Amino acid sequence: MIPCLICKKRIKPFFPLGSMPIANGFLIKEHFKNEYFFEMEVAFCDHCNMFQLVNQPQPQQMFNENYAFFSGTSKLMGMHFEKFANHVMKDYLNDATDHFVVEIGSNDGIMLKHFAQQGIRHLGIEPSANVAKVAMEQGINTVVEFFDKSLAEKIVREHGQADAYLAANVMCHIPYINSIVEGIKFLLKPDGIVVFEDPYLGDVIQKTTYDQIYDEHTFLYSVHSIQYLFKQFDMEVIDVEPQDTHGGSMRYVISHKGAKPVQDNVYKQLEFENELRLTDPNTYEQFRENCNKYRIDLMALLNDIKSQGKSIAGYAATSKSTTIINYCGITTEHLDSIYDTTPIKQGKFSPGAHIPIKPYKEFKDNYPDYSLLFAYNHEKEIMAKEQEFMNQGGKWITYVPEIKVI
Ligand code: JHZ
Ligand code: SAH
Ligand code: ZN
Repeated sequence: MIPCLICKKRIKPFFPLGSMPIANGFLIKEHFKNEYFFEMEVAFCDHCNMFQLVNQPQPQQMFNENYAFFSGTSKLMGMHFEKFANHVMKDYLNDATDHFVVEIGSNDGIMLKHFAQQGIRHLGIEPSANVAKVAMEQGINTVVEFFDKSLAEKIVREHGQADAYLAANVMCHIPYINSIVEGIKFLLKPDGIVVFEDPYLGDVIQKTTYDQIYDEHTFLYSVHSIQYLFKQFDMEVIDVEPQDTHGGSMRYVISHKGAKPVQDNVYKQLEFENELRLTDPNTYEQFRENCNKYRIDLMALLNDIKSQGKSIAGYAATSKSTTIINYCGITTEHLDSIYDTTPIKQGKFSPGAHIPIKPYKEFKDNYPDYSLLFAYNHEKEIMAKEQEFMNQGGKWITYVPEIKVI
């Protein structure tokens, strides 16, 4: 039994996924023998409803100058963040005053650049120096630091309070999230707004996307758990909006308590979560069983294809693939290589199973019989780009929401 990261109640891990490497720890051969592993397990707290990892590497082991995820690799995500920025500007920053916007986990500036282009005062907080550099080179104000309460105080001293605090796919990455929310409370103007989005627990449960569980994802949030988290600091969820990015995400809009009206969407989503039984510990026991079945079925399919002497390659070396590969037991016997667009991953090996990562441009010179799509969230973008693979008789294997050969 260990204390819940949010409410400190004793919680019990219910799902051990085994020994896991750093999800974005793509490595060279010389580093195989010193590769870092940790026992990955998750727990659900039936008091505050938070789904969480019970054990995790230190933030600096994951987010540093060699961080391998560059947000700008997906064109569709680029469009998504342009819309996100426009929505904030239009609906929350529409008066004439001098606004100040803070984004944490701003990465290569994929969202903040739209504020910069409009001449809006902004600050990105991004601890991974290599991705931050891409933003800074475009003139986006960025500090290479981890956001926390003391940084929030420093920002207020130097820039004043913020009109908007934004975050995408990072709030669920921070184990000391209570102190982050304390920092937000301090940073935000009395009528300021918090808008952030993260992979949604409801989608994970409905689609059995257990690959959203990996070292970086300390939490998988729901409206119930976010409501509890912010309520502790006298803040409230005033709106929520489901997103279809990253296999199903949720956008949360939050203000100081009583500052703005609470929209019906919040109550509707809470009701939906009750219907899904997201607050019932039994749901998670069932989830674990479903994951186990997915693993057995996926491995049966891959083994069957290999027994016919056919080749399989992975497509897109996502963070999520580290969980699929290491939890299911996929090895170089199954996948010859994984094709990917990210230069920093190419020429290296996948975490744990050490499958070679190759430039996606080489895919067409080496079409395999089957390609296992690790980036199902980018399915449309990838299928459009790789039409020729199918024209030549290639088949895709996907596993969300079910295991399928296309
Ligand atoms: P993608 C990361 O997850 C990590 P990942 C992080 N923890 C998170 O929460 C989300 O992002 C936001 C490749 N690719 O976006 C490039 C192609 O090869 O699903 C990248 O290596 N061809 C912060 O890693 C990988 O996919 C393509 O056409 O699971 C990105 O995977 C496209 C579009 C992508 O994120
Ligand atoms: N917002 C982008 C990037 C998500 S990747 C997108 O949605 O595509 C998550 C980013 O959060 C990484 O670049 C990582 O370095 C950063 N990060 C992790 N912990 C952080 C913290 N405490 N404060 C600010 N950024 C953090
Ligand atoms: Zn709790």
